[in-house]
Amino acid sequence: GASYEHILTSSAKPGVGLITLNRPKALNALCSPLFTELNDALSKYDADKDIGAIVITGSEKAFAAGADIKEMAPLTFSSAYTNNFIAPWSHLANNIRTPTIAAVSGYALGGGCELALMCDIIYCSSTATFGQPEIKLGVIPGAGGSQRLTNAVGKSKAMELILTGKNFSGKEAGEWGVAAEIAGYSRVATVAAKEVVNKSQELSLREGVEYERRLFHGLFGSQDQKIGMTAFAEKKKPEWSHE
Ligand code: CO8
Repeated sequence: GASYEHILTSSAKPGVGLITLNRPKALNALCSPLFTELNDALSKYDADKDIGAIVITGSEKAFAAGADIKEMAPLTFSSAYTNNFIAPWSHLANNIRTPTIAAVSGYALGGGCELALMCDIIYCSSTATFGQPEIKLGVIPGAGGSQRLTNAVGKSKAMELILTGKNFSGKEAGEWGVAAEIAGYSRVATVAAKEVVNKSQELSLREGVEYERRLFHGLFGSQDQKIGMTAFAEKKKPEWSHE
């Protein structure tokens, strides 16, 4: 892949873009230059028609131990506010249309936990340790943790985790097969599926169901709808055109 300083990129399996956070001396702490590289790599994979799923991972010890505390320590309110500190992190959640998977081992703390939560799916090893420890640093989550963790685990549990800063373990999983499986389906359908599931977080049930129906109608304009349904009727495996 392209040469970056703080991340590695490779296409591990056909159709799967793998991004490995690679700042081992700081347990993959998410400094601004790392995020610039991450956003660049995400945009490139998202624009690549051969990539059907993107996996973000770290090392065995740390997915990411948070935003870079040493970089943040001298920040002032006015510079954080004026420069909209942390805002570029939203690129993954707001603009990337390809399905994304966080593969987490070791620490996923603070911004690391928030980065995982921005992905569509989180898979973790038995050592995965999540937490929003910002309260211990005299601040609060700043990259969506208070919203996405609450959506993921419910208000009561999220309140407890954010107010105490205590770590929690990830479920045992590590099923890497999912990325390749997603990548094996029609890109038109996976992009649409991601879009409608995300709409459930913002629209009322009625609006969401209508939105889903419209996109569903739209898929009858794709070649892959014909390919998928004809293959079923002919008892064959579909060969997706991604059109
Ligand atoms: N930032 C900068 N450096 C870090 C970070 C970090 N988040 N985490 C670890 N490092 C560095 C350490 O300073 C150390 O560097 P050095 O060798 O130069 O001393 C190196 O990585 C190794 O770390 P440790 O020696 O501490 O390793 P341990 O195995 O003993 O401990 C821990 C691992 C428990 C993960 C520990 O490193 C730790 O507690 N790290 C901080 C975790 C944390 O608090 N994360 C949340 C950060 S805040 C955040 O993410 C907020 C996001 C949005 C904020 C918006 C604000 C406006």
